[in-house]
Amino acid sequence: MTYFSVRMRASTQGRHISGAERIVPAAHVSATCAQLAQRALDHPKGAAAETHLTVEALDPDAIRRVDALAVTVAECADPDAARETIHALLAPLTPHADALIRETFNARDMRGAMLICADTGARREPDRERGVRVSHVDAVEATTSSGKEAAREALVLSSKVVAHPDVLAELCISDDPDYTTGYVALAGTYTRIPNIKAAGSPAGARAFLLRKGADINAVIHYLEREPVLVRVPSEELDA
Ligand code: WAQ
Ligand code: MG
Repeated sequence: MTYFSVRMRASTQGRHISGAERIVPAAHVSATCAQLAQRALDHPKGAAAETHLTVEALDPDAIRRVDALAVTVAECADPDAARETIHALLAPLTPHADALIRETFNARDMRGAMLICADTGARREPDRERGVRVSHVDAVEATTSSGKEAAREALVLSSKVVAHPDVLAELCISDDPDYTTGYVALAGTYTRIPNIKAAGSPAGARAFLLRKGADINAVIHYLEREPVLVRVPSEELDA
């Protein structure tokens, strides 16, 4: 079967509003474009003034399949408890966990993610304002939207991200002011973190923690260009 990468990015006067990455069969391309165009108009950050859609045929032999991470929830009553939980998860991987957490909470309106070296704590993405945008990823046999869309898309994205051997972990905070559940992905597990920020907070970003000696260009090529379909068990995130 021929698959297509369908990508959407939307902005208002240069400010990133929304983006989405899908991989769908030909028969779903037009409906997917319509859905993503509408999403850019309905975004909680405001209706996007400018939306770009890109449709690109993929080489079927290049598509890799990986299993979704296992999902767990760390009950956190408030953002302070959430920070402690994040720190406990990341500290075994890097002495720079605090800096990573601080930078992720301070970033605004990036289209992509920060790349942070576990060994030095240094930022490694070529464009700090934009970050590195993960693309060419979707669930195997992705269906149309369900109520849990944000969480499901995040699970799919992070399953691609941490499947790369040079990516040790991911920290994510939604930029939707009222979406207050974030996550940490590492070692085969996606840990949901409720109350990661206060409702109404404009914080929102992603950081990928890279192994010492990682080939940065190869990691970026994988994240941006190499197509991955993620096998998501149907009951995942429905609980
Ligand atoms: N690649 C890299 N970074 C991205 C991408 C991408 N494809 N999409 C978003 N980001 C970055 C960017 O900096 C955004 O500002 C930030 O992440 C947040 O993006 O289990 O909705 O789309 O319930 O707001 C978490 C779900 C949802 C947790 C996260 O992120 C759960 C979410 P958003
Ligand atoms: Mg968002």
